[in-house]
Amino acid sequence: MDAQIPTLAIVGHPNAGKSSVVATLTENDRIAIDKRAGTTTRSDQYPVEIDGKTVLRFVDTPGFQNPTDILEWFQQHPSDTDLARAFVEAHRHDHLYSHDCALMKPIAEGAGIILVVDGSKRIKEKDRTEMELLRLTGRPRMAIFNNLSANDKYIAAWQDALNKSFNSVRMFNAHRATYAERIALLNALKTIDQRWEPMLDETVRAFERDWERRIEQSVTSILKLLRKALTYKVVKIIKTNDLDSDQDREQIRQRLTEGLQEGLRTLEHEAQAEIREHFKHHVWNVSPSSLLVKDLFSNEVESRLGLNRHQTVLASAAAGAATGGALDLGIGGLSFGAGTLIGASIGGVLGVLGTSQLAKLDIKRTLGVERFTLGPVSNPRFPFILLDRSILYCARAMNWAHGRQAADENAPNRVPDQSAKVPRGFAEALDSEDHKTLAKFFAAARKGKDCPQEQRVREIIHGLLRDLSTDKIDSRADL
Ligand SMILES: Nc1nc2c(ncn2[C@@H]2O[C@H](COP(=O)(O)OP(=O)(O)O)[C@@H](O)[C@H]2O)c(=O)[nH]1
Ligand SMILES: [Mg+2]
Repeated sequence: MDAQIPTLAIVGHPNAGKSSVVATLTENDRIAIDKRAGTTTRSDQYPVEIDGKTVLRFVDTPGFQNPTDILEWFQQHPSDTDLARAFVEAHRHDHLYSHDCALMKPIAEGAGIILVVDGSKRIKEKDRTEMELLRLTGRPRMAIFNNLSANDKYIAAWQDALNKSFNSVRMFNAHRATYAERIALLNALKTIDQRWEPMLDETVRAFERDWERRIEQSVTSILKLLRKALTYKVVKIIKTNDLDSDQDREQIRQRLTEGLQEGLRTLEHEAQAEIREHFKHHVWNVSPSSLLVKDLFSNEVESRLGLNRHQTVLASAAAGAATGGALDLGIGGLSFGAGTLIGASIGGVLGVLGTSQLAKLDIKRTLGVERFTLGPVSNPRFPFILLDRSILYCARAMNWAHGRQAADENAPNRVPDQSAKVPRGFAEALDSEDHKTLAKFFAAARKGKDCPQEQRVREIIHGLLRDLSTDKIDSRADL
């Protein structure tokens, strides 16, 4: 093992959450986490790589089989300066101690120790035995509480016992830990072994740079989505002879609307896949009540995301997005232009975006055919809604711990509370100057043009994403 690379063996009881902790710390959601105890029977190495370089290594271990025997053996060999190594040497071929040797091997090779305890359980004699034998290895040691339930009446007893044997004792919840908490844990690791300080400092800096880069990549994915969505259109060409009535035309309009919506949903899914990739998520369980699983054109999404009416009117007007004199904003209830009321009456499950107010239908008649074109989207609220949902998606990707593989109802995410009485989208919380800048970008994107304010738009979205992942948010909701 390369002595330069800090290596930490994660030890603790079966089901204490060791594999979950490793999964969260290494952002690896492919690590096997199982409700059954004893899933891990070997010590598996999980390197943390940045730019193809291993900067840190965690070793997931099986948990002790015979801690009492090990402690006794340690106590019978007081003159050995390196007990972990001596124990493995003496027992490597003894199958009774195969798990113990698998666990002790990385420690024998110099790894530091992170003991994971479930602080919601009563402390037992076996726990004290394990703490003592880990102390006797003489390796740098940190203990973390990964409380599997809200019960905290045993914490003080644990803390007392752990403080005697460990250099550092911290809380770290494998299901809830955020980026900021992972960084905090890395910083704390420096204190348990000063030799690691330079390497860990570099690692923390590399993590921070990497996080900035991921946010930047996500901004790029979002802008690409907005550009594609705002130029997307659907076309149908039909021979005039085949068109009998206005009813046929209405049917075509409906089919085109469905086609436009389907195309936009696909574009959104493509951007979401990119965002998941930026944040290394392969497992993606979202609660069915989340706004993220609601249809993009549903009333719910429309009413909870995007700008409010007033802001939409101001932003669109400032961006010169309103055409033909009348502000046909299509924001239900406010009668700007005739189309609005018709759209609103169709309403129902679909918001106004689910109706003809999403985009304008253009019909051209030439040489015996009619060419129906729907799109691009002209509704000024739509891009704000799409932006908000993308940010919500990023919030979920950024703040969902990789060790939390199943949807865990008790572990809320660090995202703004979308179920709050007063709904507040991300865009809504920006100031009117930013709204105007965004509206200008959308207007340019709709025409397929570059926007002089693009850099500012990037900064606005970048700022929102950074704030969402650095503990500034305290109201939380389950996504
Ligand atoms: N609620 C909750 N469950 C957790 C947490 N960490 C682990 N678990 C669950 O506890 C069980 C055992 O976790 P695992 O990581 O496989 O433990 P290991 O045997 O120590 O590796 C799994 O069902 C996990 O989903 C946590 O922070 N909160
Ligand atoms: Mg495990």
